[in-house]
Amino acid sequence: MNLFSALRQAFPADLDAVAIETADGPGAPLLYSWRDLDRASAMMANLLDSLALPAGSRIAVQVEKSVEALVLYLAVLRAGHVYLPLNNAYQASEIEYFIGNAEPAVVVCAPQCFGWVSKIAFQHGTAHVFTLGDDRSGTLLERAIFHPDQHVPATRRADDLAAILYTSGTTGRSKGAMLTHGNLLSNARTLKDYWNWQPGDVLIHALPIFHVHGLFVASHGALLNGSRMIWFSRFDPRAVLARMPQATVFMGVPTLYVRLLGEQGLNRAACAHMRLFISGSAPLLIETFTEWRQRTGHTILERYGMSETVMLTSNPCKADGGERVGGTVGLPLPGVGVRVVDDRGLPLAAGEIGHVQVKGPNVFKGYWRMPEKTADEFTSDLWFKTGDVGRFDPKGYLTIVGRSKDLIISGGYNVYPAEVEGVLNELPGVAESAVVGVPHPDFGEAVVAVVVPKPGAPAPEPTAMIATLKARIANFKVPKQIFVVADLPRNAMGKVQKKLLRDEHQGLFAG
Ligand code: MLC
Ligand code: AMP
Repeated sequence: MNLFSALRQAFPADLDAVAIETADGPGAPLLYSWRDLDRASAMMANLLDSLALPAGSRIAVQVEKSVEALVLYLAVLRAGHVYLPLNNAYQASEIEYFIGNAEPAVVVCAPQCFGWVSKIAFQHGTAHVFTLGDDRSGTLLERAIFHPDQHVPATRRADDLAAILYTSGTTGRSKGAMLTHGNLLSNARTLKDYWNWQPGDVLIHALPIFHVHGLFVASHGALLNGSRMIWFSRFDPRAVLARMPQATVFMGVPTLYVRLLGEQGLNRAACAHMRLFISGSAPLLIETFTEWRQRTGHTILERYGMSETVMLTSNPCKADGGERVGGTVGLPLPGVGVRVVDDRGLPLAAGEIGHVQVKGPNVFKGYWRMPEKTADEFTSDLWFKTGDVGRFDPKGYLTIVGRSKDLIISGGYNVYPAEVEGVLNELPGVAESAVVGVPHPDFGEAVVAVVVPKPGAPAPEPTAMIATLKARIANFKVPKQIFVVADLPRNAMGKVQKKLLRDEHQGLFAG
C-alpha cells in the first residue's frame, strides 16, 4: 500500500482540527488543519503528475525546514515518486555528487540557492527545478496552487521505493539507502504500538526533516496517530521548554537533551504534562539519562536505528513492558531480528561483544546503483551488517559499545573521517591528514584533524584550513580544531594509529 494512503487514513475524522502549529519562523504561530495537509499535498501531487515524470523518478529536496516541506514529502509519496531529502548544510560539491548519482527528475531548493543548484541540476539532466522558501515563497507553491486539491494516491506495492537517504561511506562517497513503502510503513506501525501513541498525544517536532529521525520516526509517529505537532523550524531549548505544558511527546538527539538540561527552568513542573521523552541517533550518556530523571522525574526512552533500517531496538514504553535501562538501546522491536555475532559470523552469548546484524520488514532494499556494495553489507543468510558493535545482557537489552565502521557522530550527524581527510589532503601544503572524533560536552563527539605539511612547503595555517573547508563541505563535518604535526603515529604495518590520536586529544573539549 502507498505509505501516504496509510497516513491519510489515520487523519482524524474532524479534518478541520489543527494538525500542525508552527512555534517559530515567519508568521508563527500558523495553524495547519488536517484538511490543509490533504489539500496542499493533493495540489503538489497533481503538479508532479502534470510533469509526466517517468516511473520511479527521484525528487531531490534541499530546503529549510517548513510545514510546506513536509507537505512536499507527502505529495511525493502520494504521486508515487521517490523522495530524496538533502541536509541543507551540504555545499556545492556535495550536492553535485548527490544529483549526479541519483539523477533526480525534479530538484526543489531554497530560493536563494536557485542559481547554483539549478546550474548543477540542469548540467546533470534534471528537467525541473522549483524553489521553496521557509516563508511559503517560491515557484513550487506558485505552480501548485493552479492544480486541483483532490488527488487519488498512486498505487504502490510494499517493495516499491518511497525514499532514498544518502549515508556517508567508510571509503569513497555516500551511498543512497533505498527505503520502500513497506519498510517505512511497517516500522511506523510497530512504533505506534510500541511507544503507545495515544489519543490526545501532541508531539514537539524540533528536529530537521532530512534524516530518518525527524522525517520518519517523528513525523510518521504523529501523522499515523492523527496527533497534533508543535513545529519548530530550529531547535531552541528555551522555546521548546516553554511549549512542554501543551505537549506530551518529545524526540531528540542527545545534544538536544544536553542543551535542555542547560535550562534552569527544566524541572518536574515544566515537564508535568509530558508523557514520553525519546532519544536516539547517537549514544545518550548515562550522566544525561540520570540527570534528566533527577530534574524532571521522567526516564528517557533510548532507541537505536539507522538510515538503512529505520528503527531496530527500543527501551520499553508501556508500564508492563519492563524498565528503561540507561546506557542500553533496549530490546529488538517486535518483528525485527537483532543478533550479535563474532568475526566468523557465529552468534554470541549474552555478555559477549560482537557485530550487530539485523533482519526484518524494515531493512532497506539496498544501496542505489551499488549492487556490489549492497551484497557486501549483507550476510549469505541475508542479515544486514550494521557496522555497530554491541552486546546483549541476559534480559535481552542491547548495548552499543562501539562501531566497526570508522564513523564520528557529532550532534546526531554522521561524519566519515575518510571524506574529511580527502578534502584536507587536497589543500595546498598538506601532505596527509588523519581525522578523529573526541568527546565533546555539547555534540557528544567533535571532529578533530591532525595534518602533516608537505616537506619544504610553508606549513598550512589551521584557521585558514577551517575557513576553506567550510566552503567545501557541510559545516558539521568541518574539524573544530586542526593540529599541524611532523608525522602521524603509525604501527609496524604503516597504518595510522587513530586510537593514539584520540587518546592524545581526549581532553580537548573537557568541561
Ligand atoms: C551545528 N554545528 C555543528 C553541528 N550542528 N557542529 C558539529 N556537529 C553538529 N551536529 C555547528 C555549525 O557548524 C556552526 O559552526 C555552529 O554549530 C552553529 O550552527 P547552527 O546550525 O546554528 O547549530 P544549531 O542550530 O545549534 O544545531 C545543533 C543541532 C543540530 C544539535 C540542533 O546539529 C541538529 O539539529 N542535530 C540533529 C541531527 C539529526 O537530526 N540527526 C538524526 C540523524 S538520523 P560555525 O563554526 O559555522 O559557527 C539517524 C538515525 C537514527 O542518525 O537512529 O535516528
Ligand atoms: P545514520 O547513518 O545517520 O542513520 O546513523 C546510524 C548510526 O547511528 C547507527 O549505525 C549507530 O552507529 C548510531 N546510533 C543511532 N542510534 C543510536 C543510539 N541510541 N546509541 C548509539 N548509537 C546510535
